Amino acid sequence: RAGLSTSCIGRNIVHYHEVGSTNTVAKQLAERGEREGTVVIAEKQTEGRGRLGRRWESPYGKGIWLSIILRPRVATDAAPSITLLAAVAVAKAIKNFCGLEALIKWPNDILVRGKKVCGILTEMKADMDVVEYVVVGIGLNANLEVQDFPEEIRDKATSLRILLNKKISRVNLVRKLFGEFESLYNLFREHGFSPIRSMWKEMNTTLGQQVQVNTLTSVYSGLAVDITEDGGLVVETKEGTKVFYGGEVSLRKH
Ligand code: BT5
Repeated sequence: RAGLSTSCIGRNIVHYHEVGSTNTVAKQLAERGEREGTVVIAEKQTEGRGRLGRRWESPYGKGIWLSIILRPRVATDAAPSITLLAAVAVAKAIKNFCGLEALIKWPNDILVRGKKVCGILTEMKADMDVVEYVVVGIGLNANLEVQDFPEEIRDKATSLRILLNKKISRVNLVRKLFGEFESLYNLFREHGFSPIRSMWKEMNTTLGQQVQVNTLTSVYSGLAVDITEDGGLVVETKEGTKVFYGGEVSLRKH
């Protein structure tokens, strides 16, 4: 905690050596009334989760595996934009920390030189149409080495250590991340998503590209043209303009 400059995010930290998933623990704490800004952080996750039940590799001491509890007073429609806010915070933290240019692939991937260095998993509980709490899970590959990744993801995943060719200070990076996150979150509370949307547009690799979007029910192809005021991805498809709030995006090579 020493040297933390934030007043909300990370003021209270719950640290584990090993845990199933920090998101699961954070949701349990949120259910019991834990206050906004509390962060659950683990050295290792045995059941780190991605979207749709996918696995998130979280080896001991090598990454930043954490979940932030938020209680924004917003309607449920605003929740997807919190994932994009987190992505901007991570990209800015990486840039400020070590100068690497991080780009965001909608909705939840942070890429450096085309490889995934961070993933975000946002989970929410709502009462009627109002958000009760949001848990933002961030998995940031700090000091993983190539052999820490299972073979099948080695060509699409990376870490800051691999990129910089040296071990990095996770504590300093976490401090930067909390700082960026808190400023963006304050901006979001005061002005909504729109100022963050502009930043997001500056750091994304999705707009202007031919994409394929897999939703649970169908597959669409088209040109990604914009992001809506609530964080949806606008795609011009053959069947007309569609807005997506979730789904898997692959950038089509052309
Ligand atoms: C994500 O899912 O990218 C969200 C990952 C969120 C992880 C954090 S860690 C703290 C918190 N607690 C949790 O339990 N989760 C959150 P998705 O877009 O579904 O991507 C998952 C896919 O990324 C996997 O199927 C692999 O292909 C790949 N992958 C797995 N582990 C990875 C890693 N460490 N680095 C890069 N790619 C990885």
